[in-house]
Amino acid sequence: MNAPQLTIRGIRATAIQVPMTYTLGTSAQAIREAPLLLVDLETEEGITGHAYQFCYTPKATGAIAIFLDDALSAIKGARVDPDEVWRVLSRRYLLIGIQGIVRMAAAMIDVACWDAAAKAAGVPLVTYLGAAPRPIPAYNSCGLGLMAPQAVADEAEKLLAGGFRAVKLRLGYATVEEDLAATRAVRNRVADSVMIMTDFNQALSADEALRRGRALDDEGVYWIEEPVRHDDFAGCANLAREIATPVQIGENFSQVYDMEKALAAGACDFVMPDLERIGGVTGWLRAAALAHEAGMEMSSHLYPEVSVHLLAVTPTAHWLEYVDWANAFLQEPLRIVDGCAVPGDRPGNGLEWDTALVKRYSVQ
Ligand code: SMN
Ligand code: MG
Repeated sequence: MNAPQLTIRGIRATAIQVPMTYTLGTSAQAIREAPLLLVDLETEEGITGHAYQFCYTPKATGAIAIFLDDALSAIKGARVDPDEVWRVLSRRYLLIGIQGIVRMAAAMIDVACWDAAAKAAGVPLVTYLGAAPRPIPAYNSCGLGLMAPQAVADEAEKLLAGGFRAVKLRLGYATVEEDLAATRAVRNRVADSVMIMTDFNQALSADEALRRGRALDDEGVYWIEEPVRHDDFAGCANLAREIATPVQIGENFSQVYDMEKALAAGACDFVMPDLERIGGVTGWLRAAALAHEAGMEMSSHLYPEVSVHLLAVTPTAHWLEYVDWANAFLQEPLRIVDGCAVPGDRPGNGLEWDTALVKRYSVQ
């Protein structure tokens, strides 16, 4: 697409902490506030690209900001060309590795570069990437953490009120009986047509995963996510062979290389890369091509605002994971209509900060 060329001038990072409407109570940890880092990639031409990072833990924001600064020293004055920027940063961080904090910084720069490029072309990111905007089926992934069965069922009802037809239930209680009780409480409360995704967040040993996976086979759940350690692809493959319910993994794929290994091992039935961990928009496009080749359905992890654009260009697009965390500071929160996420029509990836709200939630 023809667009004016842009030159990178600077990067601004703002740490914020926003309250979550629903606690994210995973088997590993309960998160009640979202620590986020907002990134503005400024260009000489006056266009600013945006990205945000969910940082998992508040201390990470400062560490990522240090690497954003470090990365800027390598790309200041360079063209906003995401492939080339990724290549330069991959070389710069070859020895430390594109992992963790370093990858977070690099991926946010990538997302912001694509945003700036789409804005320069005057079109939404989805259009810039060559697809028609379209509604993407979304499940509500807020809440449904580990709680008493009655409380989980009550929350599931609330989460469906916005027109959603699918929710994600966190599992990995101390016992299989408790997992079943939570699952049944939700299954019995919501309509039969409602999909229930489940997520163990890597809580189980290989043996326990087999036991619980077999038990869940009779409970009408749509997928079982991250049952075992995220990089135990052999364990995942064994489980995928042994149980009927589809196994879903991918939020911990670090760039497409992990995804290649997972697919080669037959580790899963579905994939759901995370925008940051897979390597930004550039990494996502590579992952989408891999999933297409493998004929595997691909969902998103977090970042629903950008993912709604990316799933529209993903040949095997499956489900968008919806969380409402960014609604606290966006000018235009992602719209959900009839259970689908709908991309906005403003140029870029749709991330425009409401500066007054950013100020309210900013932390030092
Ligand atoms: C999840 C866990 C922790 C933070 C964000 C998201 C979860 C998911 O695994 O898939 O939503
Ligand atoms: Mg998960």
